[in-house]
Amino acid sequence: MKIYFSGSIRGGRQDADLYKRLIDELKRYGTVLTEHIGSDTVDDSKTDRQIHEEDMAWLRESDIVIAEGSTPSLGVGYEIGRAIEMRKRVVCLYREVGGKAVSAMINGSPDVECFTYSGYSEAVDIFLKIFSDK
Ligand code: 6K6
Repeated sequence: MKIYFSGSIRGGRQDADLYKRLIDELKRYGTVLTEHIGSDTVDDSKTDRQIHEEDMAWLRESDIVIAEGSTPSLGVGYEIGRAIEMRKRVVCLYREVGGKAVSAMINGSPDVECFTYSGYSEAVDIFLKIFSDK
């Protein structure tokens, strides 16, 4: 199982530690193609074009996309949209941070399985459910 984990980078890195823990948990279910999302440093050695090409290749290669949507991010929204076009299974987890709900275009999409959660331990239960579902 190849997992594409999507999380905010330029949208804000306040959840980077949580992304890392979620990625480590996801490794129980398969190979996470995008481990760098949980990195505590941002790699500035690649051009934006290189990042886009590399990420689109990983997205095509993936079996499932798990997006953490609590921090609004254009890149995460873009990846969700592209993954839907590629007919991937798309799951979006989000915490209602500061009373803000996730975009209606994500929560309202019939092609995205959305889950609200309060923190790491609830995410662990959601992963168990989604990977035993299909
Ligand atoms: C990030 C972490 C370590 O190094 C970096 C360099 N930048 C990026 N590397 C790989 N993917 C990226 C990078 N910047 C954005 N992305 C992709 O867009 C990721 O797959 C994220 O899921 C998403 C985040 O978009 P923004 O709009 O929050 O940056």
